[in-house]
Amino acid sequence: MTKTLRLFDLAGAELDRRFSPYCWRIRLALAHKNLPVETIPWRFTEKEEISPSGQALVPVLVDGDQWIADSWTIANYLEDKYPNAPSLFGGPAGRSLSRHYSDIADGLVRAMFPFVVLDVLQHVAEKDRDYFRASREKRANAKLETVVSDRDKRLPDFRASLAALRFTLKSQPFLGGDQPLYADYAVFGPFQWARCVSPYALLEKDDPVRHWRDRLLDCFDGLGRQTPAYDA
Ligand SMILES: N[C@@H](CCC(=O)N[C@@H](CS)C(=O)NCC(=O)O)C(=O)O
Repeated sequence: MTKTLRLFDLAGAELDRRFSPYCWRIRLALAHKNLPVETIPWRFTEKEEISPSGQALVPVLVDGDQWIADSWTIANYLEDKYPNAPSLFGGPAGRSLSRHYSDIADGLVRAMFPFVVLDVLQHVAEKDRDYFRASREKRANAKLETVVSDRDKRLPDFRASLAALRFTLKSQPFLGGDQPLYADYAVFGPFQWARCVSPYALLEKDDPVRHWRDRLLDCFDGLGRQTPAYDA
């Protein structure tokens, strides 16, 4: 019998609002590999609880006595440790390509940040609010209210930046082809993050990217829908 893995998973004020773009990659990767997981709701300021991982960010996966941090490192760990479960990458070349998609997904987090960061603040746990505001205002070098203030003006450029993704997803259901792979889960993460915290419509209703996101929400018995979210 497979032992249950544990995953420290970022939670908002409501324990079931799981909104980390990086944790969602791993939630879906674990489901892809049919690995049962116990998710542990974690707040930004609970650094002590993940200190055995040697760093301060989630996701953190605990597999027996091993603590593994960083989504890309965890994805590789799962692929190598559980080789008989369905592959996340579709082979060695797929692993290298997935690395690129993981980096693209990180770029999407940065691109969406100035649209949703104030909405994130509305959803973080009370005890995290001061930390979240201070750390993100330092990162942005501006008040969060200022960061988002011109988002309507920037929206067309953001949508245009998704052209390559949109074009691909017009002709195939997933980045992985007929079935999703890690590349899908990585790129899905930022869209799920936005969906979990923000009523702001980053995607138009008829955008192929939105249809792809919704297909991923349906995967694994609707795993991605098991969190409060907006229909944005
Ligand atoms: N490169 C890391 C990034 C992880 C990351 O930034 N996680 C955020 C949550 S979305 C976090 O733990 N932030 C804690 C903090 O800001 O103190 C990965 O891919 O796992």
